[in-house]
Amino acid sequence: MAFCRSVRALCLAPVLLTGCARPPGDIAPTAVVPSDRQLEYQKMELIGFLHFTVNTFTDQEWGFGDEPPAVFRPTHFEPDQWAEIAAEVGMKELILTAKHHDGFALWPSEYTEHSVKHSPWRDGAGDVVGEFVAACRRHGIKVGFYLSPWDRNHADYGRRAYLDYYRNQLRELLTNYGEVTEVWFDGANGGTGYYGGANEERRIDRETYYEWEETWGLVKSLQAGTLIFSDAGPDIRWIGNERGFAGETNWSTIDTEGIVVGAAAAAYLNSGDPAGKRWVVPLCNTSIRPGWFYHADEDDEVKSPQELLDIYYRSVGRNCVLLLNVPPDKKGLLHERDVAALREFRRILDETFAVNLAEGKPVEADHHRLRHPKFAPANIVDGDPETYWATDDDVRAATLAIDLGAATYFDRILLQEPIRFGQRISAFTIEARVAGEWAVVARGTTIGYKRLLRIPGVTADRVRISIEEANAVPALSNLGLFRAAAGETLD
Ligand code: FUL
Repeated sequence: MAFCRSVRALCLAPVLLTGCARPPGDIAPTAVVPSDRQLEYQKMELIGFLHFTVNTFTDQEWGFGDEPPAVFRPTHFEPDQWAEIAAEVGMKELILTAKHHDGFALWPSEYTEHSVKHSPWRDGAGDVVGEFVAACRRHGIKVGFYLSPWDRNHADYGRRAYLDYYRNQLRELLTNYGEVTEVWFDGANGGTGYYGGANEERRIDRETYYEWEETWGLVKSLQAGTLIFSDAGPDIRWIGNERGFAGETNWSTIDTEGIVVGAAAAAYLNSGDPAGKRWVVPLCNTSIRPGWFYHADEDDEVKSPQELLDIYYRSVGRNCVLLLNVPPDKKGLLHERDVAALREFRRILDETFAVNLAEGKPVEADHHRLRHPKFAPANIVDGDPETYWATDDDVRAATLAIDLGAATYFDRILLQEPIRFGQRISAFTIEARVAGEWAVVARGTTIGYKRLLRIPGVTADRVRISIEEANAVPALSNLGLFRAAAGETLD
């Protein structure tokens, strides 16, 4: 940086003397930035959840824990169908409920008899987890596991011995199935259950019982790259509701100290904390159906493509990853209605975002770091997510103007910050020049990895983006202007 500052004059001269070989360094990162793994995770944008276990066959959401393994008997179990559809609709990872609250293990765990070992499926020789992982690998889908801490089957649940059991199961999942991208630690805890025949209520102290730090340490010791999800992170955090809606303001940073898994303050998680000391990727989870598990009587309640799009805008469009649950049915397949909704959702999404009307258009800015091409305003419309525009160090507000060349109709706006250097912007306004008159078309707070704005359509020949507040040098990597596909909304 010092070097380039000193040769700044040279670099400026007839813009880019080819002799100015060494480009300036990047903007300084903010105090908290994502890890490479978290960045990769955020870029996946859409991932899938598979709730599948004895509940699928008993028509329950929370099994009591006394379900006989014999009830688990999918007739056409085919995880290749799950992975194939996931790949087709753009899901980059699938998370399977290896064990839900009922305690039934979908793999032949050494540590329990309450598993597929005693199911008629594959004559007790099957391994749902193993077949799921193999299918994911064949289709280039990353693998994640949900392993419910609450176990309504296990005799020791609520006692110290259960923690060893739980960790042994985690060890199996993280040792025997290759690379695991994410482990999902759910917050539902304690209550009535079978508990080895005791049939009673067991309450645990959420703050102390699970000794989460140790369990998370075990995960990292088995696979250093695995990302851990819980209300409190440490790598991925819950967004605070199960509708899949992030706050319009959504910081990727929070303070995790004091957050009790299963008892987090939903509002805090929903919007994050600009002063948070930890980067914890916000994740929106929701189901394509009312329940998490398959129930035939919900076949008419599958979310429409338009509802899924609305969720997408409120999750991915608000700096989140979207984890969408699509539960396999009793056959062991994703239901045709869910698949049809997902396909149409993807088709519309692709059509909406196919053409960026701002791409390659001239951009001017009132601030341009070092006046160097590395930080040029035009970088926000060059179609390259890695390049970015930034201001000089002492600047916190700036305006960029895009010349569309001709009156152009758009109703969707996309903004992205280069979050590898941290999240910075906290207030912005977008204006459009319609028939010679400037009008505000959108206002927002945070941007982060991705911010999508739905606006009433405008036909404009110029667009202005004013960054009004930022906690460090403002920077943008991407601006997109789009026209929503017909059928995106039903109004
Ligand atoms: C909750 C669980 O109780 C639900 O059954 C479901 O697994 C959901 C994703 O998390 O806490």
